[in-house]
Amino acid sequence: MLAARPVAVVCVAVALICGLASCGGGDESAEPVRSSLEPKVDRAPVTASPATVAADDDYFEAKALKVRRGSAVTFTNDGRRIHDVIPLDGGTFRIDTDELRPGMSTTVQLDQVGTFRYFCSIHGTATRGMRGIIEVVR
Ligand SMILES: [Cu+2]
Repeated sequence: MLAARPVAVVCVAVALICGLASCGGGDESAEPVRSSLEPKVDRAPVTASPATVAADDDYFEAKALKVRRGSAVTFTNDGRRIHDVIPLDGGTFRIDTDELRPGMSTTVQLDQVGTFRYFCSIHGTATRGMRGIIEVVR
């Protein structure tokens, strides 16, 4: 029985860590926010290349975009503040503030099929505020 005890302790510790992670430690977890964006991209029509996402003060428009693989997407800063585009989960594109100052635009090519979430690190976080989602389909 002594040998089984450390295993039980590890299981309890893992369960506690998993439990804390799923409730977000008192803050809202990423799950409700993710689900609020994904239905929008599910219903979005496929936009022809080049597609445009405007970064305005302080939101992305279109917030949910669907494009075909190989499409170009141009991010434009239509606002008066600086913005950036930071991938949430290992996305294939990233635009820093120097590339997206007011009046500037930066184009990315999306060659990988998948769903890519991003946010502006100045006016949003991974779970709220200035965020967007791009689904790349075949
Ligand atoms: Cu911003």
